[in-house]
Amino acid sequence: MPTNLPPEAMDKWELIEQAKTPKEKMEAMQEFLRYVPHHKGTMKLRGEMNRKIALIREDLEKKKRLGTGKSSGGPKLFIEKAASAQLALIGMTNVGKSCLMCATTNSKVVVTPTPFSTHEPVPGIMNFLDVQFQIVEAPAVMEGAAEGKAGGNVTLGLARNADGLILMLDLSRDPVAQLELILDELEKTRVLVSKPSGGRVQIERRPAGSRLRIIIVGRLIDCSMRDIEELLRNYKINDAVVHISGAVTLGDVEDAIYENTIYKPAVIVANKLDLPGTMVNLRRLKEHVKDKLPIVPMSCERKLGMHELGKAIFESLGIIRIYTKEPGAKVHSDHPFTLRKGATVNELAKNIHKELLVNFMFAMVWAKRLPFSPKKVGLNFVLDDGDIIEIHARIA
Ligand SMILES: Nc1nc2c(ncn2[C@@H]2O[C@H](COP(=O)(O)OP(=O)(O)OP(=O)(O)O)[C@@H](O)[C@H]2O)c(=O)[nH]1
Ligand SMILES: [Mg+2]
Repeated sequence: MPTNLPPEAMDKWELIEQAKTPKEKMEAMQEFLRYVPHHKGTMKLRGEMNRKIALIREDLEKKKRLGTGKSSGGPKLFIEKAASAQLALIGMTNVGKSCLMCATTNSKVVVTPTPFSTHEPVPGIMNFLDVQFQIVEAPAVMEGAAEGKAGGNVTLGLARNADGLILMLDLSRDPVAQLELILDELEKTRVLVSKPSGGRVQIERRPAGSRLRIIIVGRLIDCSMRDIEELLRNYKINDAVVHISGAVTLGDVEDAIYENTIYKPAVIVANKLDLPGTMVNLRRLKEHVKDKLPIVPMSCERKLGMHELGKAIFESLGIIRIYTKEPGAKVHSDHPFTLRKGATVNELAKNIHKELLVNFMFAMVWAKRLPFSPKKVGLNFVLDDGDIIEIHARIA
């Protein structure tokens, strides 16, 4: 059912999006709700907003009690992104998260049988081929994390902010139960790991200036592309990629705006394969997951499965490596640019420098899939993993 919000409410929505602190966000939500009329169509929205307000309020009060309301002290909710992608390492206590950090990244964390020993996010850099991933060990997740139990807000906040997730399970305990618990807590905060098959709308926010792109793999029931665009613009959502799959109504799109459901690529790490009896659990896990998510069997203690983990992360993120060179010079072979699959020369040029895009003339591409290399291409040329490219631009 549509919410039919008055324009004032839509204006207020923008303030929620722009809020920089949780307190600002909470106040903007309260202000927004003042303009939302009470009727059946807005029931779900009001419930959703009130739930979010309650969560923020609880968090702020807790910080006040602990005296950590200021930026100093208290666990950091967001770790500044570094490398090609940031992955949140999520798992129950003692599954071996710190051990994985030590085995695969440059970070020095304490590995111990004491439960809940990592209570603040810890970042580390993992090298795979010539790309780097930033892995952030999140404090252990437990039942009730979505309600804030055991620093759950920090862990789930990290998951929401990361580019991808590593869901870590201990094969010496029931891996299916661990996985379901993690997925449950994530879902309560509207973070999903794979796209469900029914009608779904996913709105990926993009930086200002990226514009709106609507990708439909399915069908619109009661609206056109134009209606969706208009709806998003009314909410001042001008820069986003909207993926629509299955049969979707305009109401579903509006729901997606409020619910803020996001989908994260994820890889499952099934750890402690060195322990006796774990093969049976691995088999059970595989039967349960089927091909919905990749599973990497590992023994972090014995450093087994590390390359496979890198490969699974790389593939799940859907990234490609693009090597650049200046005309007449050698390829920068150690430092490729990483872009999303399907990226064009345009995105690469923008990534390198805005000026390069403005002054772009043409590019030369060397690629195995081309019948002959180099090929002279324009901004719309779609790049692929391993391409070498030389951009020619006017001298500004
Ligand atoms: N046998 C075996 N033990 C492991 C493996 N990985 C980790 N462990 C052990 O599991 C225990 C917990 O490891 P940690 O890496 O500290 O676990 P964690 O998930 O970081 O735990 P918290 O941060 O405390 O929630 C330690 O005693 C490790 O030695 C593994 O691959 N095999
Ligand atoms: Mg730890």
